[in-house]
Amino acid sequence: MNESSLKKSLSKLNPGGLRYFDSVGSTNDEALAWAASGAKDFSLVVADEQTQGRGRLDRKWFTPKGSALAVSLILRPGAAMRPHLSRTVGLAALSVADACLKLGLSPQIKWPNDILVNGRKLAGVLVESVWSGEDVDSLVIGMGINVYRASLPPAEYLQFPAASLEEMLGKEPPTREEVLRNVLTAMLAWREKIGTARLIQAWEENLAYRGEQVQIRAGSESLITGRLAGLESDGSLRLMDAHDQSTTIRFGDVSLRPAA
Ligand code: BT5
Repeated sequence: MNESSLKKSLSKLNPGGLRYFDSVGSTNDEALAWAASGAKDFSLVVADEQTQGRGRLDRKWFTPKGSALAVSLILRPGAAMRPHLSRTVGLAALSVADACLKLGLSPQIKWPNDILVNGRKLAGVLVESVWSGEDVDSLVIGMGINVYRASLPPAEYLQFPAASLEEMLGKEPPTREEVLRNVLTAMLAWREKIGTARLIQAWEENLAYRGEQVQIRAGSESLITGRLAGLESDGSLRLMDAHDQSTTIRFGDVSLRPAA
């Protein structure tokens, strides 16, 4: 993967701009700075290696050289998207899931931001915003997708089992350029539907552990256990307790696990 192979592969999608790095701290940091200095809508930052890749709450995200897709997409939300910014993580997760589906895999979305294949984490999404006063000026959608086996972090870093496309497909995966093109093609289509019930419905249908007992944790503490019922229209998670009372879990520093 290099700048010219990416440009060629993505040319039909008309990205607003493209910055490619052989090695970078974090593509999200580069994209946040670029967005703040006027990057166009649908601009992309892509790196072959990240040395300071981040997950939520500054958890570490591994992107060893030559092994994975580390990409940050800048969106400048228009009037249709503005009322639905909380759905952005779902937009990204569905787009990554669609790209996996196209390869014949059966992806699931572990709310809020993980894409699982065979119950293992293949990709993660990190959405961050650039503010202008009280308004969101732009969104940065960071996506880390494990393509080759070498993308997997050492087991001691993992709180959840990980997977790569190469391993899940059992053969040489498509090029990273092709995977990215498929993710972005899906993203353009889902973006048109961001305000529709269809997006929430598709997100909900793809949820891992739907109908099962799950635990919501903050750090290592279990906050709440219940049956995963579905999503609210803003993308919050709906759980039902033992008395069929519903509770809404909003985004934040929470993670979801199957209940023991
Ligand atoms: C995420 O956070 O899953 C969001 C990851 C977003 C990464 C992209 S890469 C491009 C862009 N630039 C960045 O700097 N970030 C974005 P979270 O749910 O907090 O999960 C983080 C946890 O996933 C870590 O604590 C590890 O346990 C695990 N992990 C780290 N690297 C992994 C990998 N390559 N594959 C699977 N799991 C990993």
